[in-house]
Amino acid sequence: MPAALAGVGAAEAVAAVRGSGSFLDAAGKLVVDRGPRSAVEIVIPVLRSADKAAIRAGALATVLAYGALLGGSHRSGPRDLAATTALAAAGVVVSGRFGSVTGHRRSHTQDLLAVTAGSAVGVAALRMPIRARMCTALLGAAALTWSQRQAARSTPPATCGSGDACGQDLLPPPRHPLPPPVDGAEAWPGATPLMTPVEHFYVTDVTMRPPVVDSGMWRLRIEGAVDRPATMSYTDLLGEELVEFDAAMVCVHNRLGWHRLGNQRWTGVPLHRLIERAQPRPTAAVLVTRSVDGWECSLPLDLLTDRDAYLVLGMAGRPLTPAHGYPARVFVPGLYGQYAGAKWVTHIRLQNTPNEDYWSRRGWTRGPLQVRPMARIDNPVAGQVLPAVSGTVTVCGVAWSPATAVAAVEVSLDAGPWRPAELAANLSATSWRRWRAHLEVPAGRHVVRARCLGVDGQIQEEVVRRPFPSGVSGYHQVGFTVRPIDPVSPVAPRPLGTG
Ligand SMILES: Nc1nc2c(c(=O)[nH]1)N[C@H]1C(S)=C(S)[C@@H](COP(=O)(O)O)O[C@H]1N2
Ligand SMILES: [Mo]
Repeated sequence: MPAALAGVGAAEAVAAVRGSGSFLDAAGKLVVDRGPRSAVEIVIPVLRSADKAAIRAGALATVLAYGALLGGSHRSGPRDLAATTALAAAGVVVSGRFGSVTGHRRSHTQDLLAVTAGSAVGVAALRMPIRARMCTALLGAAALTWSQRQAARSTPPATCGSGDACGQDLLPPPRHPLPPPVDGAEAWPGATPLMTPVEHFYVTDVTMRPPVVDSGMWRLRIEGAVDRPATMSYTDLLGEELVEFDAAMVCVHNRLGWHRLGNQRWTGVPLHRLIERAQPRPTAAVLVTRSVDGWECSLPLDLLTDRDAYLVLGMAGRPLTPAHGYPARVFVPGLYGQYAGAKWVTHIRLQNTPNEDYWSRRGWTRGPLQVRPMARIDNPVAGQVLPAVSGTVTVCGVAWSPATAVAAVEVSLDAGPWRPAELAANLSATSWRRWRAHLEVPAGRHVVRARCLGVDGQIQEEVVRRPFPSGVSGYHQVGFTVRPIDPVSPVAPRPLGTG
């Protein structure tokens, strides 16, 4: 095992120095793409936002366990050589097959170099006396830590090509900027921010690290069943008339009460404008959006007339961050994220029939799938103990129904009747909406539930269902306790020695 640690450390450090992709990332991608769906479904809720780090750690643990199996008694026999060579060969194959899709610059020669260096160090360590082997393992651990830091740090700056907007933090102003996002709930105590800060905005994708896209080299191609295929650069797109829109983006993996959704102001180009210019043929029925890592999402072409769809370049007034799809992504508000278009999009291909999407291949419902109305309670939080201020507790949260707009939110205390909540102003049909309700609550334990009603009369579904295969349903509920207040003197300390 120490030898394996030394070897992996060396391989990862060499990869980091050469600027090529990590073997652990490639192994992680193998797990994400080929692992059983049920396992992925378990990992996501347990690990939440740490899923990628955990997958990397799992890949490392596997290699170490392999090392542990080899280590011990037989030190330097031909078996070790054979086993190390087998591991190295697996490393090269996995890196070659799954490494390139992480979007990092890499070549087979570089993979070979990193893996060979790692194997050499591993074999050398196997032949060392135990103390030296331990020291080499420590060095390996240090190299591993350094390379992981390096990978995390080098990703964002690497996305900035020369002379583009990334890094300057600027997008050209839209011709008709929206008014500042204000909904009247700014002074509500404990209210959720109306706009989810970009650094807290959930990230869901199947890459191990955000792809490194140089916007100077990047091109968007509109092709397939069109009479005028088009190729556009980032600069071309920044020169388009940009529009702003407010919308919630919701992951179909989101669960009751979770934060795998966010609300933001996006900047982009209406997709129909770009598509019309390419002159689709009458037979074209779908547009397939494909990203730099090969991830695909097919959208019916009718969508462009039924609802707004965008090529998004910015979020919160700035260029997209690498994690959220820099330099450009396709987004159709109202559809769950995995049906709403590719991040890091490079191709929009018009076709007569759809392709099988990444997630539908894994059993998820075929798109497009509309986001169903849902309310989330953000205050109180589960298990909170509250002082009852004159018997009233204020419950607040957000509700979304980006496919139809939020018409109403209702709350129910202790399975009692549904009562309407107060709604903040609506920024847009696709934005989430803040709500609150003042409830008369006696001391003791309580459960509050909330539900959302869409403008089309759709009431949030009560039946509880898991995200797979077409999104959660059920009502979010929160249990809390109201502490009785001493009616005479709530703050005075009790005299000592009395009951
Ligand atoms: N290229 C690519 N685009 C993608 C995905 C992906 O894995 N790869 N995931 C989709 C899913 S499942 C969701 S929910 C949204 C998430 O966008 P965000 O990470 O910016 O929140 O992106 C979508 N676009
Ligand atoms: Mo998602």
